Amino acid sequence: MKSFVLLTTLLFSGISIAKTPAAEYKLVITEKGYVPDHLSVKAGTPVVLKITRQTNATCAREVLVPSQNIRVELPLNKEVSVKVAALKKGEIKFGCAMNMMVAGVINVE
Ligand SMILES: [Cu+2]
Repeated sequence: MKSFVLLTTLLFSGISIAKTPAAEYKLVITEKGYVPDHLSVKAGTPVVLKITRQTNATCAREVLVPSQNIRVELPLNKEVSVKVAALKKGEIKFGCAMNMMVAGVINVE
């Protein structure tokens, strides 16, 4: 009986995790950098960044999220979905490889 309760608990917790919808954000990269360059999300919500690089004039040909070990190439004029796991409270930086010259911040609240 105890194992049945445990199994049921696991099933329900699994379902509730799967149901947490990801917060999707569309971003573009122009000659001025990321637009927008600040995002606010709630802690515990998975995040998907949908990034379209619209210029060849900057070095932002890939996006890094260093604290999440994410590095994704950004082809010109093609939307790329960058999946970021649910985050803890704080500031998460994302941007280019060169010390994040072209960069933005996710504020996790
Ligand atoms: Cu750079």
